Amino acid sequence: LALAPVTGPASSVDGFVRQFLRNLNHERGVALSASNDADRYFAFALTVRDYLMARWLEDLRRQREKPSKGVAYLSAEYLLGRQLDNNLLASGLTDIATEAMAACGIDIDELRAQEVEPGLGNGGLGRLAACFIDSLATLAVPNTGYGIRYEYGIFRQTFEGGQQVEQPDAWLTLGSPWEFPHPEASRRISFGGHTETYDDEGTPRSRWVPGWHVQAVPYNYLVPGYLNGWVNTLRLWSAKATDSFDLRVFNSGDYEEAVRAQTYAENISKVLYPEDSTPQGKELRLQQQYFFAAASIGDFLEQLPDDFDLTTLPDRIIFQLNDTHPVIGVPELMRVLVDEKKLEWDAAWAITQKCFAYTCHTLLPEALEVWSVDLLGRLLPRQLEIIYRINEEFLDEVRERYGDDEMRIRNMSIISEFPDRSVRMAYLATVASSKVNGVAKLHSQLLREKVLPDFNEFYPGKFTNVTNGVTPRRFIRLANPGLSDLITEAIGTGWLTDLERLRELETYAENPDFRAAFAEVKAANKRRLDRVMRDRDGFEISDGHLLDAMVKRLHEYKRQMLKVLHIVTEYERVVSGRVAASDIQPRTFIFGAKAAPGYVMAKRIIHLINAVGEVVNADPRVEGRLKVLFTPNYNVTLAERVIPAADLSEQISLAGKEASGTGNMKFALNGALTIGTDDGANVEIRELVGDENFFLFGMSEPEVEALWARGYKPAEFYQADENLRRAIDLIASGAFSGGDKSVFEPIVSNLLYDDRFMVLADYSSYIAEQAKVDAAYADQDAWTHAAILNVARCGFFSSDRSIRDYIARIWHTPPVL
Ligand code: 26Q
Repeated sequence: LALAPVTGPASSVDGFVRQFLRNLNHERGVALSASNDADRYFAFALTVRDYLMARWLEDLRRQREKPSKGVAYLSAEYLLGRQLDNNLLASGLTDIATEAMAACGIDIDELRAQEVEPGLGNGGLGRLAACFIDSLATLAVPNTGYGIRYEYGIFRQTFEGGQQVEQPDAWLTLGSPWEFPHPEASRRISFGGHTETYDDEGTPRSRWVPGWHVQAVPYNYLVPGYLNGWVNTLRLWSAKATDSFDLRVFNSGDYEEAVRAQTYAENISKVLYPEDSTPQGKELRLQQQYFFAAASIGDFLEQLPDDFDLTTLPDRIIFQLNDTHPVIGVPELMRVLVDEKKLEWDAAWAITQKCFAYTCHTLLPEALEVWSVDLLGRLLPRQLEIIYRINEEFLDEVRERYGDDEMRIRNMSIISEFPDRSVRMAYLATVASSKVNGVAKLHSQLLREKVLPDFNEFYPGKFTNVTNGVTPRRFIRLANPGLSDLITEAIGTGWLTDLERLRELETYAENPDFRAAFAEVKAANKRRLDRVMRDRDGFEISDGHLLDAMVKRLHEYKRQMLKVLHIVTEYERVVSGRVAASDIQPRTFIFGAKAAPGYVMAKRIIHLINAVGEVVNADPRVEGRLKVLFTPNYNVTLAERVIPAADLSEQISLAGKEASGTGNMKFALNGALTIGTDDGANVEIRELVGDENFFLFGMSEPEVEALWARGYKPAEFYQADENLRRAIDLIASGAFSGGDKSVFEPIVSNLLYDDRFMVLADYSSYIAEQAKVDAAYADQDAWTHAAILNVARCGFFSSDRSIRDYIARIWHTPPVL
């Protein structure tokens, strides 16, 4: 057999058409004349995939033959968004494919609309993982993204009577053309049972005798770099019952029990947990974490040659921990090295400490994961023993350094004793990692100073910062083709992979023709959003309105409530006759936000936003002036339409609570101005774009601390500000709940008597800054000037730069092209 290299189909319109028809016939079993939209979408996607295959196989072969150090990105979430356009763009096929479909009489937009986005993540952390694997491929760094192929991703959100209702996200119903199942590469993952010691030819050793197993079946997805011929792999694991479950049918004769056991095993990858803070410590969640961490680590180790010297493992791989979700992989790697590969503990630990690095994505103490020793002991008894030993040796080192400082020992122990004995996963991650990073400058500083100060002192040089970024391919080029063309006309090509080059736009900000063209792109993006919204939700986006967007998960710390108070204030000022409607700047407020299903207060806030919208939108007194749209089921696909259309980006978290934010970057890069607090990456955005091009308000993080220390009494702020009083009173009066005062009473009393996120303290400053926004928007040309400078100065926020920082500060993995 000739070992001919695999080649893709001919790169021509004809070649594309031929391959498309072949796929339609052979993969779907239909003729063009008999095909439906789903058939055509599938055949089209398979054709794009065919072009990328040859590259993929070639790159995998290259990695096998001449291995270099790569990154295993371990993430429980990947919020990918639709794949079709991205893969067309990366392979340079967009024009050919468009012409080919036209030649077949097919509207390519109809095909695009068929794709169901894989929503395998909650929000920022999952979307960051998707941006990072895009940049890794574009920089030609060998990488496998490891995660879970949830059968159901983040729930589909609808509203009933203004309240959130969750529906299952059955994204796989019609299958996915982008995945390659590899059942032959399945791995057996074990749980439960007990541990024992035994005599291994004179050496005493421990081993794990598990109680039950599941199969982890890998599904591969292409991750193509942008026009560079490099293709990495995303490998997601799906849980399948092992044969032993089936055997029980015969052994026990209890058919129903056997099926129940099978269901139990396959539940592991059934559904994404929709919580993104205050994790509940549920057993199934721990099963998910161990399932994918163990499968991924085992998968990597198995690819090494039989005679591989494991002490050189750190020269081959870095396991990047996307938050603490895969941290159970640490004792798992130790177990494999010590129990299975029979390495000495110290040697294994030296390897492990070099092979892991940990990214923290939060500052909220309630969001730090802990697992009860009780649960760990039942589910993963050997890993728990290993955690205990890691902790003992670590605390010995602490004692050696500080003596018997029991307070310090208790504070630094990986095991906490109260309220229940449990494992602090962030501490385990920190002790086991070569580097620990936060996700924005401020966040990394607070991580060092407030969350892990003892560890920062104990491990000088371990802590670092890598500010987040977003992929310009998806969030500028694909989401905003109008702006992309304008940029390329001005500064030429090359900026998409070298985003700092956007700086060259600064001089164009002074050019009136360029400003006019830039403004027209924004207007066209608003018209496009208007079409999408009419279609999807029956909303209209009016011409001439300032489009004010707050899209992100619903959380009290993100303070959608502050936004509501602003809207109610504007409304109340008009209806009370204090301001003439004709004197206010017309604005459309657009919200998108999912609340965790069990997060009661977040759901109440969703209800309130919808209720305020219903009243405001129907009131003739503010007609043409104020509109409130809450678009249900906000997701990546919708983000790509909302963000390019927005004028104003709301980034209004309480200072010190938002680790970074990445939506803030997407908006600024698409020419929205930001109104925001001094929090997360907002700090760096403002530094870069300049104070005069950013609307800053609210307390700084030290001011927040100081107010807490003095004793925060929200009711005093209520008393002191007439606008605030009137806004809250209006909500309390039942004006937005058909006269029923009880509906939003819990929100009102929470604000007045608790207000953990200091909404009332920042209210006055927020309202004052919003007045400046209105004034600024009145001068359209000056606004456009500032918007262009936002684009020009935010090149830093490319995820390519983030990945370069990871390579330089943490991974030390050179590009291979
Ligand atoms: C943990 C245990 C059990 C169940 C769920 C979870 C869980 C799941 C998701 C905990 C947290 C998350 C997601 C967190 C997240 O998205 N954090 C965001 O990360 C972004 C990327 O770094 C930052 O920009 C945001 O500031 C941060 O909130």
